[in-house]
Amino acid sequence: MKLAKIRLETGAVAVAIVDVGSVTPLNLTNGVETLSQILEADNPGEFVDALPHEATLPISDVELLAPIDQQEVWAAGVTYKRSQTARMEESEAAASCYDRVYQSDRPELFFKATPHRVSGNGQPLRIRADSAWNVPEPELTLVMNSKLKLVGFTIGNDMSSRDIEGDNPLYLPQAKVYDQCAGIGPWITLANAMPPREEIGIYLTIRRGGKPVFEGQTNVDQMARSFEELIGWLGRDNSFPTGAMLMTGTGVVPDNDFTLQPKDVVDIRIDGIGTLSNPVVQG
Ligand code: DO4
Ligand code: MG
Repeated sequence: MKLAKIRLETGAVAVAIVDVGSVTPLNLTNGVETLSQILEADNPGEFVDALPHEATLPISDVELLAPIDQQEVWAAGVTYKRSQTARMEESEAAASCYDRVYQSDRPELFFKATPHRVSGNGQPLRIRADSAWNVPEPELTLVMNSKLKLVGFTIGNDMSSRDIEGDNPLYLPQAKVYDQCAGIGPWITLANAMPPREEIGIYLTIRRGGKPVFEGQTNVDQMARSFEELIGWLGRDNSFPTGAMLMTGTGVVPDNDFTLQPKDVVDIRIDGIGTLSNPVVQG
C-alpha cells in the first residue's frame, strides 16, 4: 500500500491511498488525524483498510504534499563507494575523513531538515546563493514511527553544495541544511509492499530545457550498511516522539564538472515507490 498526503481542490488536506493514476482519501476518525499517526499503528495497512474511504479521484485532481508531518529528517553519508570517492575528490584537505567513515562501524549521520525545509513532489528545491557547485543526491529514505520501527520507504533528494562541504567538513551543515534543501515524496510505500533490497534500483535524471543532461543509477544492494544498522545508530540516546525519516546516502554522483542550474528538473525514481520530480530554483 502507498499512502500520500494530499491537498484537495477544496483546499482541505487529507491522507489518501495511492493507486495507479488515482487516490482514495481516508475519512480519519477517533483522534487519528495525520499520516504519522497512522504509521504508529501496529499494522498501518490493516488500520487504513478499516477506516472509512472517500470517493476515489484522479491523481491529477489533487496536489501531492510532502508525506511528512512533524518528523525530523536525518541523513546518512558515505554509505556507497561512489560517495566515498566523490567526497575524497572534492575535499583534498579532509579526504581521509571520508575514507575512514566508509570503513568505520559508526556511520556518518547528520541532521538534514525540519519539515518546513522539505519540498514535496513538484515543489522547488534550492541552490544556495553562496555556492557554485551543487548536486541532487537520490536516496532511498527510511520512514520510522516513534519507536523507530521501519514502517515505510519514500524517496529523498539530499541537495548538496559540494564546494562548501569540500572546503571544510565542519561546513557540512551549511552544505546540507537550508530552506528547500530536501525533497521528499511523492508518497510512502509501506514496508511490506517494497521489493527485496537487492531489487530496489535508484535512477536519477536531470533535465535542462526538457533534455537530459545527466542520467545515473545504482541499486540499494551497493549500500555498505544495512537499514537496521543505520536505524540502530540513529536511535542511540536519541528519541523521536513523532517518528523520523532517514535518507540512506547516495550512490549516484555526477562527474565533478557538473553543477545544477536554476530551472533544471530533477527526477528520482526508486523501484517500489515511484518518481519524485522537483524543479530547481536559485537562492
Ligand atoms: O559526507 C558528506 C555527505 C555525504 C552524503 O550526503 C552522502 O553520501 O549521501
Ligand atoms: Mg546524501
